[in-house]
Amino acid sequence: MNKRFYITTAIDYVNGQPHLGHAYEKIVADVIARSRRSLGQEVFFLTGLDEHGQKVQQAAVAEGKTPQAYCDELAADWRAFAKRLELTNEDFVRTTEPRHKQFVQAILSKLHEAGQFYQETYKGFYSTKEETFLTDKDRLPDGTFDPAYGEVIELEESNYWFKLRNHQQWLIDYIEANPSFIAPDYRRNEVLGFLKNNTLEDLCISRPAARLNWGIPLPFDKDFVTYVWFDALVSYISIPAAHGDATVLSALNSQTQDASSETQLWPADIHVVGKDILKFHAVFWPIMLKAMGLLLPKQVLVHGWWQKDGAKISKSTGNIIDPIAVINEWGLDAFRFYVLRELDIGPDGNWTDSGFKSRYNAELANGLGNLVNRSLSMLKRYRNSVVPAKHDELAADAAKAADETRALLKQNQLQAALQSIWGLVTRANQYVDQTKPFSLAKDPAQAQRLDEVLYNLAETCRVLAVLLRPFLPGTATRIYAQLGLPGAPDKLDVATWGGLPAGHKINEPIPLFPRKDA
Ligand code: ME8
Repeated sequence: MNKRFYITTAIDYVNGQPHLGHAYEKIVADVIARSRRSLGQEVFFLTGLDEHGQKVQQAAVAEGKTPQAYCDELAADWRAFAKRLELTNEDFVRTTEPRHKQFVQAILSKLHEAGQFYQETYKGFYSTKEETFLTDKDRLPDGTFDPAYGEVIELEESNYWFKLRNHQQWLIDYIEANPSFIAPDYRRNEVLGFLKNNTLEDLCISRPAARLNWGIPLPFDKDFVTYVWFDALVSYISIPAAHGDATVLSALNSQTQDASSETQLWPADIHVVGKDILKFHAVFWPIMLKAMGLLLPKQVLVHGWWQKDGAKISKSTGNIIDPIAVINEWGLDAFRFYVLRELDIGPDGNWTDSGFKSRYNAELANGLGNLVNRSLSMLKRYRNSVVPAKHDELAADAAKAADETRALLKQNQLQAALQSIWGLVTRANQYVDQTKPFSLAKDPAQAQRLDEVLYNLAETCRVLAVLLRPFLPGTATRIYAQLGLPGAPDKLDVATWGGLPAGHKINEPIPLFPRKDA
C-alpha cells in the first residue's frame, strides 16, 4: 500500500463550544484533503479534541461535572459540528480514548528508558491559565507578565523535564535546510529568529497529580500526569499507530500485528495550525520526534487569527461568531466560501457581517448563482433542456481556470484558486452579456449561434462544478444534479472541456444562492 497524504488540524480544547476560528481551521484542512483526493491521492485527514489539562478540568468543575462526563457531552457537540461543516475526516481523535492514552504511555516509557527525561525541582513563576512555567525573560518591559498569562503564581515543585537544549542548533539547521517545513515564509523566519536569539529551556512534561489529576499518568511515576501539550501533540502519531502505521510503531519497537492492514501515514504531510501554537509545532514537536527516532512532518502550515469587527473574538465581550447560526441562515457553502475567499492562509482576518453579505450577494448570488441559473434556464426554454453540439468558444478560458486551480491546489493556495475560478465565472457572465442569447432566440436565422452559446454556457457550469467541489461540495453536487449528471465531480480530471455530450437532457434549474437584501 502507498503512503497516504496525511493531514491534521490542531485538536481543540473542549472547554466550550466551537467558534469561527475553529471552523476556519477545519475547513482549510478539509479543502486541502478534498483537493488532494480530487488530484488522485489517497488521503487520511485527522481532526479531534484535546481533552486533558487544567483548562478542561476547570471548565468541568465550574459546571459541577466530572471531567470525563463533561468531555463526553461536549465531544458529541464537536463531532456534530464536524459533520455540519461536512468535514471529510477519516478519523476523529479524543485524547481520553484508550488507544491514544496507551500510546502516550508507551512512548513516554520508551523515552524515559532512553534517558531523555530527568527529574528536578523547579522554583519560579507559573501561569495557571496557560499551564506554563515563566521566567524573568517573559516579563514585559514594565516588569509585569502579559495579561494573556492570567494569574501568575510563584511555585516550587518537582517535575520531569525533557532535554530540549541540546537540539537547538540541529533544529536551526533543519529549518534552514528545509525551507517548506514552516509556511508561510514569515512564520519560518519568526521561528528562526526565536531560535537564534534565545536559549531553549528544557520542557516540563509532567504535572504533579496532587495539583492536577486530569491527565495521562506517567507510566514510570504515578505521582505525576503528563503535561497536556506532550499528550496532545502525540495524537498526530498515536492515531496512525492505531491504524497500524509501521513507521510510527517502529518507534515503540513493536511489530505491526497484521501487515495486510498496514496504513502508511507517517510522516504527516501537513499539520494545519493557528499562529498561537506555532512554537509547540515548530520547536517542541520536532525535537520530540527526533528523540523518538521519527521523521518530521513535511509541513507546518500556519494560519492567522480571525477577529470580528477589528476586535479579538472573546466570549466575555460577546464578540463571537456562531458558525452554526451563520450556516443555518445562509447555508454551509456560503460560510465556507466567505472564510476561504476572505482570508488567505497566513495573515489575520476580520469578519464583518456587511462583508459577508456583500460577498454573498456579489460573488455567490449575482456571480455563480446567476450564471448557472440563467444558463440552464435558457437551455430549458430555448432547447427543451437538450444539450446542443459541442462548441469550444470558452474552452480556453475553462482550461486556464482548471490548470491554474490544479497548480494552486498543489501549493495549498486556496484563496488564489477561488480567485482563478471566479475569473471563469466573470468571463462566462460577460459572455452572456456579449452574445445576448435572449436576442438570438428571437431570430430563427441565429439558431446555430444560439446552440453554440448555450453549449459553452452549460459546459462552463459543469467545469465550474468540478473546480468548486473541494471548496463548496454541496453546490458542486447541486450543479451536477441540475445538469442531469450522476453523482458528484470528485476528480479534477473531469474538468477537461467537452464532458457534456450533445443530446444530453438536463434537469430543472433551481437557484443556488437566492438573493438576500443586504
Ligand atoms: O490550542 N482564529 O486548542 P484551541 C483562528 N488544544 N484560529 C483560531 C482562533 C481564531 N480566533 N482561535 C483559536 C489548542 N484558533 C490546543 C491545540 S494541537 C496538538 C493542540 C485555532 O482550542 C488555534 O490557533 O485553543 C488552534 O490552531 C485551534 O484553533 C485550536 O485552538
